[in-house]
Parts: sequence; structure tokens; C-alpha cells
Amino acid sequence: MPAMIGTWQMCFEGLQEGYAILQNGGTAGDAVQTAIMRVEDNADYNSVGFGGLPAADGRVYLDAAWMDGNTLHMGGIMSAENIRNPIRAARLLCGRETNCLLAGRGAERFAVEQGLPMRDMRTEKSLAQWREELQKANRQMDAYREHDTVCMIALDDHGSMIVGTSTSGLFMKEPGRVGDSPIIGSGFYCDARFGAAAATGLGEDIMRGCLSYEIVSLMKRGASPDEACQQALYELVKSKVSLGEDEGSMSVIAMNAQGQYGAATTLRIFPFAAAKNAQPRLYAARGGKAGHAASSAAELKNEP
Ligand code: SD4
Repeated sequence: MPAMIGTWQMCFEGLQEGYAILQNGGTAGDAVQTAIMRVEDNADYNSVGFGGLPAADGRVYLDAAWMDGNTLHMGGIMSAENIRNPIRAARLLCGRETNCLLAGRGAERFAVEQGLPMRDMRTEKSLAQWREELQKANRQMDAYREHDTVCMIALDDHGSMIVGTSTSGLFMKEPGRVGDSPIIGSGFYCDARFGAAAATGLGEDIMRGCLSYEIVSLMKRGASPDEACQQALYELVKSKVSLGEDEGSMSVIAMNAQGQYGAATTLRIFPFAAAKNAQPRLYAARGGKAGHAASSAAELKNEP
């Protein structure tokens, strides 16, 4: 039975399309690529692909990754410019034994050589927001708070499981900064025998807990996707709080080998979309009080 889950409300339309591919017997790979490309190509989503908000130097640096849970191969690009669909480059890099994670110019050259479409990812709107932010002194941390990554996990009828991520990272980040999204084990992990996980939020924090690997590892030891998400996030939050930090801004999704899914967040509310045995719906995980990361996955509403 196919299943699919994706992060944030912005993934909903793409996930609907991806899930239709799965229902028609298509592959998890095609479902994930289609779903993520919908988000990358939509200029209204200002944290992924075209229209993504720029780094401090006014340029858009893209991170993306792909992992095949049946082969444990991954591919990814980081800090790369002008690749219209970063997820396509990541997918093409997955399966290589070496040189599967390319940064900057190497990633751009690979995309050109593969014949992938290139484009200036900036829009008038995103540049206007960047210029406006430049005028504000010391507002970068606020800019950092407004950022989302699209993560998708799909399981198809053939037992293939794929996870993909794509982001333009943090608004006003330093050029060259890389978040968790293309980092295996942190932003994503997939082992078809046990399940897959992906993360969104402040990459610097997510990487400290290797959150996605930790979640898959907990599912391997018998936890449900919901339990695994909550436990992994809770452990990291507990460490942060014991170090005198706040709980941070992190959200995670997961799916096990049976297609059951779950999520957890430190936010008040974290929307995600998912489908299994039914049409895709939008759900909300809810964070608890400081030090806790409870997810209720209560249904938000049926339509975006
Ligand atoms: C990053 N994790 O670059 C990404 C950004 C993100 O919600 O997902 N924000 O750190």
C-alpha cells in the first residue's frame, strides 16, 4: 500500500500529485521528484527553489538531497546556484559510489553537463525582501526564523522507499553556509527495511542530534514513527535545555516500512501533509512546553 508524507503546507499540492503517481503504480522516486519540483518551481514559496530568499550577499544558494532506502545510496548538492530543480541534480547523483555530494561550482557544472535547466532563482519580490532586510540593523536572527525546507518521503507498491529534501536555506545566511538538508543522517535518512525520516528547522541544531538517523534507528528498534520522532526530538531538546538553551525550532517527519507515518515539533504548530489508504490531507503536529516535543498529528483540515 503506497504512502507519502511531506513537510509544511506548501508541500500539499505536490504531494497530491506525487501520491497520484503512487496510486497509479508509479515509483516512489517519481512521486518524490514530482512533488518536490512543484514546490521548487513555485515562486510563492520563498524558502525553496525559484523565489527562495537570498543569502546575505543577495544570491540564492541551494541545498538538496536524495536517498534511496533500498540501496542506501544518497546524492546531494549544497551551496549551489542557478539549478532550477535541485532535487533532480540530487537524484541524478544518487547511486554514484563516489562524488555523490557536490558543492558549489562542482554541483552547478554537474547540472549543466546533465542538461538540467538552469535559471536565475531570484525574483523581484525576493530581491526586494533582501534589500529591505539589509536596511535593518541586527535583524538577521529574525530572518533566520522564517525558513522552511520541503522534505518528502514516499513508499511505493514495489517496496521502494525514497526521501528527498530541497531548500534555499536560511534567509540572510552567510554565503557558503550549509544546513542539515543535504547532510545525511541529519536532514534525511532512509533505510527501506525500517523507515525514513527528514527534518526542517534550524539546521545548526538539527545536525547536533543527527536527528533523521536517530529516528530511523529508533524505528529499527521497534518504535512507531510518532514515538521515534518524539523521542529523538525530545532527547535533543533535553540536551539543549540542560545546556541553558531554548528548545529551538525543529520539526521532523518519519515513515516506517509499513507506510505508517508520524511527526514531532518544537513549534506551537507544524503543518505536514500525508496520505495512506486515503487521499492526502493536511495535519498538524503540536509542540509541548519547553523541554517537550509532543506531536498529536491532529488533523488540521482537509484542504490547504
Ligand atoms: C537549513 N533546515 O538550512 C534548513 C532550513 C529549514 O525550516 O528547514 N528551515 O537549516
